[in-house]
Amino acid sequence: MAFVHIKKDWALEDRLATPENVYMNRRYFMKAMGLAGAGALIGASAGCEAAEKLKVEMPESMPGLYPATRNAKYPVDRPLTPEHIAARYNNFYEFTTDKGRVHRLTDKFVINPWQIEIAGEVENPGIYDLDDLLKKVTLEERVYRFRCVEAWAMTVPWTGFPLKALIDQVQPKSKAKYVRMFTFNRPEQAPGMKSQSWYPWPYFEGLSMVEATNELTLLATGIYGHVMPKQHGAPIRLVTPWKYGYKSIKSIVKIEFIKRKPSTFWNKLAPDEYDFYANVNPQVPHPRWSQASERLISTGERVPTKMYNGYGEQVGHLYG
Ligand SMILES: Nc1nc2c(c(=O)[nH]1)N[C@H]1C(S)=C(S)[C@@H](COP(=O)(O)O)O[C@H]1N2
Ligand SMILES: [Mo]
Repeated sequence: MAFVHIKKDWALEDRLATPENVYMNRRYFMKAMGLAGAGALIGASAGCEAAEKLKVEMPESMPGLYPATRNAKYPVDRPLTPEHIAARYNNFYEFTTDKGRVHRLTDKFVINPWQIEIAGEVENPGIYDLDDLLKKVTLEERVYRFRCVEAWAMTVPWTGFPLKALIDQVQPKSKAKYVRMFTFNRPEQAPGMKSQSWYPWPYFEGLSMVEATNELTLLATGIYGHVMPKQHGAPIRLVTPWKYGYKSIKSIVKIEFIKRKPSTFWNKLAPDEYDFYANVNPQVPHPRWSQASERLISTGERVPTKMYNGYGEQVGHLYG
């Protein structure tokens, strides 16, 4: 069993009395309560209770990375989704299409060590160790709205760094106009890849360079103040909060810089239903359902969908 690292000087009795991951979560929510105004208190204490119920095992991480400082530039007018709900409602088809069972099917999935291949039109191609990459960036926390194309939504504190920080290090050539990303291809570790062989595995996604270098575009290695559990896309996944969730590719093993707009996993399967850009837009229905409102997975409440999922200020200018 590999739990998150705990600093040695933390109160010993408390640490012994509580499973370490739950303890970490309580500290995290206490901190969130201390920082937040009275309006956020309800969300924070609900989160605290949620953390007590959360019994997922955490992967090991480099010591000292979590929790990272929250970036206050991106406030969200919704309470955080309790962690135990987000951690048990996942889309990760490599394991299963049953959202409630993803977290129970990831035990064979090996995430350490992890390497990312950088390829294509780039000055510094190569195979990079994730641990080395992480030494060159500063992790921060961002609370983002997250909207699946299926019309459910959550509000989640990711820990990560801007994709731009990695792009600046590897230096794409001017010919590079798009990035294409790939998930692992390991049917022996992911039962859904084996049982659903008709999908065009491995999962692949893409962004234009201006999207990839936008300030909102995050590579996330953690969530809720700790390292990323496997069901959320450990050890590193994309988060593009103004786009439908399928763009936010999980467990990335390769990033390629290319000249032309790439195909994507969902676009290849159903081009009429899953657009390359996939920007959240309440006025454009999915061919089979409306996108005008969304269901919060925390409460079941239906709320109006926001244009660009509420991130028009940061990305509206990209689309004219
Ligand atoms: N590799 C991979 N990445 C993926 C998916 C997937 O099935 N495989 N599902 C996508 C979809 S449709 C959504 S909504 C989000 C879900 O992220 P979460 O489970 O962390 O909430 O992951 C996205 N990234
Ligand atoms: Mo999704």
